[in-house]
Amino acid sequence: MSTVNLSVYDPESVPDASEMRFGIVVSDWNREVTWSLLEGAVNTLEKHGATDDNIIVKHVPGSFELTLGAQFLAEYDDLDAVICLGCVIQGETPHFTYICQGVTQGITQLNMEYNIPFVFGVLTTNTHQQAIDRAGGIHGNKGDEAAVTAIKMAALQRETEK
Ligand code: DLZ
Repeated sequence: MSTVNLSVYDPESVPDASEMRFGIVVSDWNREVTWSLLEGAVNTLEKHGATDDNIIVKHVPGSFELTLGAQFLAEYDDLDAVICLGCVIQGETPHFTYICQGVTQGITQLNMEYNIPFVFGVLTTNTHQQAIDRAGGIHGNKGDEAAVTAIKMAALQRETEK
């Protein structure tokens, strides 16, 4: 793949987030990657007006736990969106597939059950280098993308609320 930054976006297209409240649940498995995703997500939320007080961060052991961590956050506080950050790297066994299926289905289900967005900010890569490249490396930072999605979806939820 050529050196494309996948996280480039038009800042003008992002609504003001100063009145929004966000939860972030981050997996500590592959933390050298996921903590960079976290940094990107927080910086991007703040760039668009979110305040430190309105960004609640919680850690879980691995990506499989993101679903339940996100549900705890949604129950715990009045949030406009929850961002789920993780990194699953292909190993020698089918474990990768099961974790990816579990977290994908889990987050999808949360989106259906709650009236707020749960954003899928999970890297699923074949190699460690591919993950590094997408966590503040040559292909951008998936944490930034997740934050932009959270703001846009929270704004859409407010717009369409009766
Ligand atoms: C067990 C495991 C493995 C092998 N690989 C990863 C990974 O690449 N990324 C990740 O986020 N978590 C991994 N885990 C941990 C699982 O997500 C989970 O924490 C454990 O299976 C306990 O439920």
